[in-house]
Amino acid sequence: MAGLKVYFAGSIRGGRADAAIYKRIIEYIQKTDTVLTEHVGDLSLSKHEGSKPVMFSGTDNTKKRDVLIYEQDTNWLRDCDLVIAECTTPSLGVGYELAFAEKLGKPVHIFYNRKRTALSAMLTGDKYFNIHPYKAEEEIYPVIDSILQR
Ligand code: 6IA
Repeated sequence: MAGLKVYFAGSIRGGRADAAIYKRIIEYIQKTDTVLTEHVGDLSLSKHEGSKPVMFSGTDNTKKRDVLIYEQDTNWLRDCDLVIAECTTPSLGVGYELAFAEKLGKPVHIFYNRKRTALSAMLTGDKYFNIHPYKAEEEIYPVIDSILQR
């Protein structure tokens, strides 16, 4: 574990169309810093896998599993130094995390592809957030360098 603790947020049940971008951003951050939420870039994780019932001791514990996910993620949000989110694919969970991070006073950086998405006014209208629209993925990485003060 080195450097800053980064909470990376990206869509899971909202859809995995941008999972490969999440993975590249996570790996780029990991060159110098720690990503608490590496699983968001796991290419084998489908939006359905995240909601499939799981069997613990013979009962469907989907809800219990989700409670554990919520507790783990909100603990990581409390523990992190900053939040970086990729918001091109809309996700209720990511929107929730962004508001939660704002309440905690964590710096929040939001990236989205402006050719593909009109970001919610609840994000673009909130002056707290640092919003970074991009047209091509390669524009993301120098901004991350500056966020991480490399
Ligand atoms: O509403 P969404 O599922 O799109 O929300 C995505 C966001 O919520 C991500 O930024 C994650 O931090 C968090 N999140 C949602 N689902 C999970 C999850 N699912 N595990 C950890 N964080 C999650 C379980 C996957 C597991 C089967 C490996």
